[in-house]
Parts: sequence; C-alpha cells; structure tokens
Amino acid sequence: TKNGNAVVEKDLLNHDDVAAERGMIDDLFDETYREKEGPKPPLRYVWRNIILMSLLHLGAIIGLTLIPSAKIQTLAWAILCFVLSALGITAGSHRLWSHRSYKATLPLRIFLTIVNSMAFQNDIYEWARDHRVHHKFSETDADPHNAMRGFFFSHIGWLLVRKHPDVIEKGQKLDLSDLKADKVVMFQRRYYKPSVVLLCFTLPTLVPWYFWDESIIISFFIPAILRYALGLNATWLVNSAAHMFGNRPYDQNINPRENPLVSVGALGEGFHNYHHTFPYDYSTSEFGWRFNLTTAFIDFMCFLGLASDRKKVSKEVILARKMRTGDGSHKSG
Ligand code: ST9
Ligand code: ZN
Ligand code: ZN
Repeated sequence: TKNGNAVVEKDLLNHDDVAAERGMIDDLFDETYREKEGPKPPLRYVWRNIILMSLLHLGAIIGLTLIPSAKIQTLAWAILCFVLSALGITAGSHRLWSHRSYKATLPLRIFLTIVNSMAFQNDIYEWARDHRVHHKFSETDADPHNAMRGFFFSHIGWLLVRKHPDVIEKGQKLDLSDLKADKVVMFQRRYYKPSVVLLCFTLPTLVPWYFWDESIIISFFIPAILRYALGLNATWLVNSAAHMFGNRPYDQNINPRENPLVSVGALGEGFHNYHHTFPYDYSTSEFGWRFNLTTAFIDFMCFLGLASDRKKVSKEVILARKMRTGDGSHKSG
C-alpha cells in the first residue's frame, strides 16, 4: 500500500491469472460500454408472467396460513427442499456455471443440476448467460435486472416485461462455449420443463403425502409453493436489497453492497460488494463459512473429492483493494 501503482498492478495481475485458469472473462465488468443515447424503449408487459407470479404469491400466503396445521416432518422437509434448491442456485448455476470459481466432477454436476431444477429459476444455461451480462454490464441497460431502475424492477419486475434490447445484443457476444460443452447443462436445458414439473412441484408434494400421511393440500402449499416463493424472493433480494443497502468496503464506486441479512437467506450470497469486485472467488466473501452455507458445502465437496480448484483471492490483494477503492467501513467492522 506504500506505492499505489504497485497495488493496482497486483490486483490486475490477479484478475488475469484467474481468468486464464478459468478459461473465461465474460463476468468481469466492461468499463468501455456506454448506454445508447435517446429515449428508452417502452415497457412491454408479459401478462402470462404477471398472472403466474401473482398466483404463486397468493399460493405462498395460503401456505403461510397452513403452517400451524402442518406436521413437523412436513416443515422439516420444506426446509430441506429450500436448502437443496438454494444450493442448486448458489453452488450450481452461480458459483460453478456462471463464474467457474471451482471445478466439479460429473456426479456433483448431476446432483447440482437436479437440485437446480428443483429451484426453477430458468435452466442453468439461461441463468448463467443472464448472470454474466449482469456482471459485465452491471447497472446499465444491458444488465437484465439493472438496479438503476429501482427496487421493484431489480427484484421481480424484470421477469414481468420483455428484456431491454441491449441485454440480448450484448448477451449474444458473450463466450458461452464452456456451458455449451457441458453435457449435463445441455441435457437439463433440453428437458427443462418436465424436470421442473417433477422436481420443483411433484416430488416436494408427494413425499409428505406418501411417507407420513400429510394432507395433499398442505403438502402442495408448503414444501412446493411456499418453499419455491421464498427461494425466489431470497434470490431476488441479492439483486434488489444487496444492490442498495449495506457498506462498500471493497469498491465504493459500484452499487452492490455487503448485506449480511440477505446472506443469511441466500446461503452466503449477500456479500455483494465483494462479489462484484472479485467475481471469480468461489466463496463470494472473504470470511469463509460466516453466514455462508454454500462455501461450507463446496469445501465439504472438495473434502469428499467431488470438487477441486477453488479460486480464492489472497488477503493481501483484498487489503490492497480495500485501501485503494473501499469506503473505509472495514476498519469499523
Ligand atoms: C428467476 C431467475 O427467478 C432469478 C435469477 C436471479 C439472479 C440472481 C443473481 C444474484 C447472485 C446470485 C445469488 C444466488 C442466491 C440464491 C439464494 C437461494 C435461496 N444473452 O428471455 P427471453 C435471447 S426465474 C443472450 O424470452 P424476452 C435468446 O436468443 C423465475 N441472448 O426474452 C433468447 O432465446 P433462448 C422463473 C439472450 O422475450 C431470446 O432472446 N422463471 C439473453 O425479452 C428470448 O429470451 C420465469 O419466471 C441474454 N442474456 O422475455 C420466466 N436473453 O433463451 C421468466 C435473451 O431460447 N422469464 N436472449 O436462447 C421470461 O419469461 C422471459 O425471460 C422474460 C423476457 C419475459 C423475462
Ligand atoms: Zn449483482
Ligand atoms: Zn455473480
């Protein structure tokens, strides 16, 4: 930190090293992109999604009111379904497939794909494609859930309207060859709809009904509907709340924030200032297992020999970056 330039150099070197190792760089912020001048295209509502999302959230409220009448095993099963499907997003489509922040063996990729379909957040290919443009063109027209358009848009609104043309234009230029080469990802994309019907709705409903005689209504509205709606909202809070509320110890020039509350619900994905500064770090935070079940899961998979090559940013690089671009909040925390 004595010499500003040396610090910058080290930081960039780290970016390049990791990029070479991962074989992709399309999740790094592109400073050269400029939004097009002139008026923004008008909103085009997608009524099918507006109706389905409204029904889902009404169903989730029904699920909430049924909690007192549910068996304890049913509630435990709903929590298990929440955690498994969340890992399909955090350890799967996010840290593995969007960012290539670690390597996973075939059995682990199959497991992550199954629980990813349980989460029903679009197939892995589509999720990772949207997520790479989110990082590369963060908070511009080419970001699918551009947080500059407000809390509601970045939370759920972006799923209720047609995409801004720049999302598609820029997205088509991304390197997605690694995803196309992954047979498990392509298999899931091909059979995505039936996999969701089976794993997100049918399986969570049938298990309590079949194994401990839970009523079919409760089995449907709690482990399937309520659990799904909570998983979506926990994920969306990363795009909305964690782009608005919290400190910026790593880079005060970007909007993403450190939000421990979001991290609790999203299994470690709320350390979002860190994550946008170092998107290739497999832990999405410098604090290991703290509020970060996903990191514990990936570490356990490495212990079992099912994962390897975790990319981690060194303490020195993190500190140098804090001194150079942080908001100073790390000194008080
Ligand atoms: C959901 C996803 O909820 C949530 C993702 C959140 C991400 C969070 C990230 C934060 C960090 C990680 C945190 C994890 C925390 C986890 C915690 C867990 C507890 N590039 O999309 P279409 C092209 S999903 C390149 O229809 P429209 C492409 O050719 C919820 N090309 O655009 C495409 O065709 P194809 C359930 C692109 O018509 C074609 O355009 N799902 C790109 O504007 C048409 O694409 C839903 O509700 C791109 N980026 O429609 C469905 N994008 O795909 C919601 C598009 O065949 N989606 N193209 O290649 C839709 O209905 C539509 O996408 C739409 C836009 C209406 C929103
Ligand atoms: Zn973000
Ligand atoms: Zn990310």
